[in-house]
Order: sequence, then C-alpha cells, then structure tokens
Amino acid sequence: MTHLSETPPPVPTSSPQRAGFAALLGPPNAGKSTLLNTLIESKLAITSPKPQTTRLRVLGLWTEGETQVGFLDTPGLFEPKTDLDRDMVTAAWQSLQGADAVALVVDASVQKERGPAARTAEIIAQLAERQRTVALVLNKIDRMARPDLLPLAERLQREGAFEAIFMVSARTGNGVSDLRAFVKERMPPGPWLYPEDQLTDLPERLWAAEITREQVFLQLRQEVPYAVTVMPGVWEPHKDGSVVVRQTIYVTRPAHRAIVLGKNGTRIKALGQAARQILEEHLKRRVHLFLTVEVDPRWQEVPETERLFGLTRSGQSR
Ligand SMILES: Nc1nc2c(ncn2[C@@H]2O[C@H](COP(=O)(O)OP(=O)(O)OP(=O)(O)O)[C@@H](O)[C@H]2O)c(=O)[nH]1
Ligand SMILES: [Mg+2]
Repeated sequence: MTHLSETPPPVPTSSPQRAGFAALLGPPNAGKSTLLNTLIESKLAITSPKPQTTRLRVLGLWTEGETQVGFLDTPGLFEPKTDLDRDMVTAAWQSLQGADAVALVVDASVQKERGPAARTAEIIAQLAERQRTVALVLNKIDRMARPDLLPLAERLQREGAFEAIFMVSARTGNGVSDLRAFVKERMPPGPWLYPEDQLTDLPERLWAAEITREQVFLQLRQEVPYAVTVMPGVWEPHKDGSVVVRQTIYVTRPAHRAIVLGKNGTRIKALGQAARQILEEHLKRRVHLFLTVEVDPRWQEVPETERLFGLTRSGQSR
C-alpha cells in the first residue's frame, strides 16, 4: 500500500459549536409566548388570555452545551384587518426566513371546535405552500383528557405530515424539554451568534414597555388593549442603584384615555404597580415607574417596530 502523503490527517478546524433559529408559529392565543418563556426559563415575552397579545417577533436565546438556539416567538397568525394586524402577521411569516427549525404551536384543547380547527388547517396549508418542514406542538395538554390527544395527533398528522409531534404544557413545563432537545438537534454547525449569557436582542427599555402593555392586556377589557401601545421613554439609573423608568401609553381616543386612567387615576396606578413589581423582580433593583397617557389617533399607522424603536415612518426620530 502506497502512502500518497506523509502528512497526518488534518485537524478539524471548525468549532464544534452549533447555532441557529427556531420559529414558534401558530394562531393567536395558542400559548407561543408562554412556551418561549418556558423554553428559555425566563419571563421575556408577555402573555395574556386575550388573543393578539404579541405584536413583535421576540428572540429568546437558549445556550446549552455546544448549542445556541434562538427561539423566535411571533405574533399569532390571523386574518389581518388593520395596518397593525398586517404588520403583525408579516412579522410572523418573516420569522420563517432564516429559521432552521419551525414549530407550529396550537392549543390542543380547542381543536375540536370548528373555528380553531379551520384556522389550524389553514396555517398547515400556508406552511406547506412555503415548503417548510414543521414540527407540531400540541400545547395546553393540562386542559385535556388523555384519550382525546391521540386521535387529535393522528388527525393533524394526516393533514400536515409533521416531522415530529410534541404534546406539551407550556404552563406546567410538561414535555417542553423533549421539544427543546429536538430543536437543539436541528441547529446547524456554526459559531454562536450571541454571547453565552445573552437572553435576547430586545433592549431592556423596550422589554419594560412590553411589561406595561402586558398589564394593559391583563387589566383592561374589550377593545381597549387593542387601542393601546406603550412607548419606552427615559431610562435613568440613579446612584443608589434604583432606576427611573418613564413610559407613555398611547391610546387612539379620549374615551380610552379616561379608561386607562380610571376613576381618580386608580387604573393607571394599578397598571404601574403591577408592572413595577415585575420590573423590580427581573432587574433586581428598585424601579420608579412613571406612566403618562396620551391620545394619538394615528399611532397604529406607524409600523410597530419603527414606533417602538422611536422612529416614524419617514425614519426621523420622534
Ligand atoms: N392551561 C394552559 N394555559 C396555557 C398554556 N400555555 C399558555 N396558556 C395560556 O393561554 C393564554 C395565551 O397564552 P400566550 O402565551 O399569550 O399565547 P400566544 O400564542 O403567545 O398568543 P398571541 O401572542 O396573542 O398570539 C394565556 O392565558 C396563557 O396563560 C398551557 O400549557 N396550559
Ligand atoms: Mg404571544
């Protein structure tokens, strides 16, 4: 046997690291944001029992062993009516681009109902059109009787030809580690894109504004949460370790302003107190949160990302 070369086999120069993105898509209220938080073990995304809570794609990083996964929480997929709706649905579909894994998250406990079942079928068809391989996540299994789960999984598997099906409870954490392990396996080789201890690319000020918006969704009813946005303002750290956080709650009509303020300012006080508690818990310092409410009938006309990052449509700073 002749040796063509005396040189030893090359030492692999590529790092063993893996990194990529996994998009969580699905109808509104499926539990995508709750699942993101459970997957990354942190309260990053806001959640509420009302549909269409999430308006932006939210990146949540999970780094373990050699693998970094960027989970992407997305706004729910629904029939858009307004500019804001369209921005939300566009943001959701955009998160598919560059995603190395895709999970369709549905609320398993409502799939017997005609409306949700039709919505799921529609999204399955849209994903097939985009030729994406998708894992199905049947969420909220804590609300379901076990015997109902298998037939549901079988029915959806016939509709969707999923690469895997997971039955989870984002609320209790049941089944979530299997999903995480599956996604990790799907991340391509490559260097990490973010430092190991980074949680998200969402600036702290913006996250804090989202926490206030979460309280609006939790505490106010009917159309009001949908007529509200929260803009981050001044963020002023003090020498004593505390931070002053100013935010503006925008509403579209004066009547909504009155509702957000509440009688003698009681509602805005309650919103501020609840949000402040969450901020303090996660920032691990004292927070002085100051909220003001302003009427801007046109806030929904500015794309969500531009508005939140302090830019108008023309790209000028506010
Ligand atoms: N029982 C139960 N409730 C859940 C579970 N996961 C989420 N929920 C609840 O379902 C509601 C919607 O959860 P979200 O995480 O906000 O849902 P989403 O899919 O992000 O909704 P949008 O942002 O509106 O698209 C909230 O009240 C959650 O607490 C679960 O596994 N079990
Ligand atoms: Mg959400």
